[in-house]
Amino acid sequence: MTMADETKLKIVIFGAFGAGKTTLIKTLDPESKHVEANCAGGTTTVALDFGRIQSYACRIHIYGTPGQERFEFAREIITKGMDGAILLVDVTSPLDGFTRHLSNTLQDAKVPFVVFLNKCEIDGANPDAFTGQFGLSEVRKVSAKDKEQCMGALLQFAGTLAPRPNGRNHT
Ligand SMILES: Nc1nc2c(ncn2[C@@H]2O[C@H](COP(=O)(O)OP(=O)(O)OP(=O)(O)O)[C@@H](O)[C@H]2O)c(=O)[nH]1
Ligand SMILES: [Mg+2]
Repeated sequence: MTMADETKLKIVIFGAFGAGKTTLIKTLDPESKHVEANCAGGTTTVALDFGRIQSYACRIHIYGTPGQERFEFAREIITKGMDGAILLVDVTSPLDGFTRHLSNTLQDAKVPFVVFLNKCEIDGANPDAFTGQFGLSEVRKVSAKDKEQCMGALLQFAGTLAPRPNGRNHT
């Protein structure tokens, strides 16, 4: 196998404000980069997150989007050329309209996507209340702080995406 045989994937993470997108990318790639601003005692993504994962002959570039609705322009740019998407949902709050909108948009665009139900390790979280809410999409229960679990779920999803030796042209 040569470098040219490597599969390259661009995966983009969507989800509402505070769903855990940045946390997930930091967990998957501790050297990932993040453009954030201080916000209500924490941080919020104002541009993007970027991480890299190498697994055998698969190189994944993973992008996080801002969850605040006013950053739609940033989501549009980051979305270009994606091979697949992850919709991250915080199960400690009720399903919101923006998350539904993201789910519908991905479905309409026929982008392969998987739903990660996040923060499942928190006491009282009830992920089962969310499982039927996303049509035929696959749903995984995770904690964005659990590396082994998130890496397993990511690589399982990546394996369902059509292999593209030499990568897709991200146009
Ligand atoms: N307990 C727990 N907390 C989490 C988990 N994932 C994220 N958080 C917390 O949730 C808060 C928001 O996480 P972020 O990763 O910044 O969320 P985000 O989706 O990137 O938010 P925006 O960029 O503002 O849209 C932080 O305080 C995280 O520590 C999780 O799986 N479990
Ligand atoms: Mg973020």
